[in-house]
Amino acid sequence: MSEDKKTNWWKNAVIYQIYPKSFKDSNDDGIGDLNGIIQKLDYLKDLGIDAVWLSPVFKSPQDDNGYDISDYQDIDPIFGTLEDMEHLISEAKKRNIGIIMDLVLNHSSDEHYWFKEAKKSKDNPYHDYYVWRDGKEGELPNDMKACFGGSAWEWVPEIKQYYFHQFSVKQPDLNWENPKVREELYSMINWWMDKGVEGFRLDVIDQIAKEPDKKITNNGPRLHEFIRELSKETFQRKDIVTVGEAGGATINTAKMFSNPDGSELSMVFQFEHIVLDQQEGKEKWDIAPLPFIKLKEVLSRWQKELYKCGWNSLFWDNHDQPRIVSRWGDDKEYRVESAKMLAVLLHGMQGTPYIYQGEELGMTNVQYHIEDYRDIETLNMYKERKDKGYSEESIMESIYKRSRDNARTPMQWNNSANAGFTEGLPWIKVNPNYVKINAAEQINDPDSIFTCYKTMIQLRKKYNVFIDGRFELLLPDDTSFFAYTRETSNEKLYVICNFYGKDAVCNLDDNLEDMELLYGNYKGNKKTDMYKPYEARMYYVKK
Ligand code: TEU
Ligand code: CA
Repeated sequence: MSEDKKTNWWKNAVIYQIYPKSFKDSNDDGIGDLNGIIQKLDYLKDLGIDAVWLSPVFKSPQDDNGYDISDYQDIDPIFGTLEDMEHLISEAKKRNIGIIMDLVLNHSSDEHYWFKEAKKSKDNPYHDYYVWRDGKEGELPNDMKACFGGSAWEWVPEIKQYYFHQFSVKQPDLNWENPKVREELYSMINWWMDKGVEGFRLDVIDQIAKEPDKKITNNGPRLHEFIRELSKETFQRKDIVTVGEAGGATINTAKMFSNPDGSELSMVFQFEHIVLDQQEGKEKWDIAPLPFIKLKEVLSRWQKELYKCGWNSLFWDNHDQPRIVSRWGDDKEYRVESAKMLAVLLHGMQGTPYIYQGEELGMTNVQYHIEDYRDIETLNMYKERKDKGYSEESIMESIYKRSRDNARTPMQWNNSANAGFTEGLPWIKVNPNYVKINAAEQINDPDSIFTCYKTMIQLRKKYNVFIDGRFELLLPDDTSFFAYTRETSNEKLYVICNFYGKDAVCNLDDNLEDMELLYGNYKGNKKTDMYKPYEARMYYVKK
């Protein structure tokens, strides 16, 4: 980070997520890699981000694209070597960009040395690194299900036991009850910290303290005890950023996770807003319209409740989510306007914003034939629902809207073949709209989505109200506008977004006429109450 790095630098930071497989291929084998990322550091510098979160690049059989790690202290050859990683860290540092690695501590790959040993016999020293239950073949310990379909228990005939896996069969859960496991993980983390890594994203961290006999996955009784120990033994040695993925986080647990005393993590990813458009109690594939009033209520509750007693992460997209412009914007007629509106809406809030690769270009969802999908979750669901008798049409409709591959198509750099991502055969098809939607088109265009993101980052650095201002929701029941203020003792910011594709009148009591228009996604429209489709404005006043 910057030379005069001060504590909690991450409160002022904007973080960019890279999905390495799909970012930039440097050797034309069709797979993005570390050298490809190095080639694009200047692009990221130009955007203005402070740190890059890399989805996992550790050695892995790639059953779940690297979230199945077989060696935590080596780089997968598809991405490069350990030396390339060190090179990336130092090249990024030269540009004041920190590297954040993605730690998968809940489970390893079944091809990890620990697991290969563990399944040899019950008295192998590594056996207790994983979660085992006695049983008989065909008589499962209980009916728990894995996130990617099927039972959470897998039979190992050689030792007549089942092992527990919350994700795929190739992702056996690590046993955090075993202090040796914890020590191994801490020393591995310290090793990476000594290499100059500036932070970590912690995959499904709220699932590490599972208790399968009680069917507990998230938020197990020992969770915060484990996290405090982890933090003390590793992260607290340096001023790094940590963000835990916590699908089961509530406001109260988030206050613990992101306690300003630094005893746990910097912040968590919570998912309350991002699951609003699915049918209650059903799967992510069972889609429902977005309840807009509820979205405002949820986001503003997180803003208000964590004020001064925690810290929010701000995100619309990541490698598990469909593209936000296709999801809650309009990826056709108003793609540019709606992508900018969503950027303004998010970046005006309090917290650390995350930009997922391609979001800054307004990249969209895709619609492929089933053979062109690669994601294990998507492919398992396709089979499962086919067997259950769902129609092909309804399954594909869910995939178009929700598949994780929507986010994983190659980054669209320019309009040459394969979007400039590779000169080989890409591991997953490129979105055909790259001819129109690509970085080269946007970086020098003052009206592009890219420039809007760049401006948001600059504004956050210029005005302290973006970092410290207290959040207040305006017009909570209005069905067109998402509007709010941020306020400190000497500054006030208004963020007013027309969330839909029709003209609307904004009836605010406050008079904004004399305020400075910091940003607007339409030209020359500042003095009116009339908002065009997806129009977004930021007004600012010094008190
Ligand atoms: O995701 C956690 C998780 O809960 C996912 O199952 C999520 O609900 C799903 O992807 C939504 O479609 C993390 C990683 O982000 C994901 O990529 C991994 O597959 C998963 O953990 C297992 O490591
Ligand atoms: Ca490559």
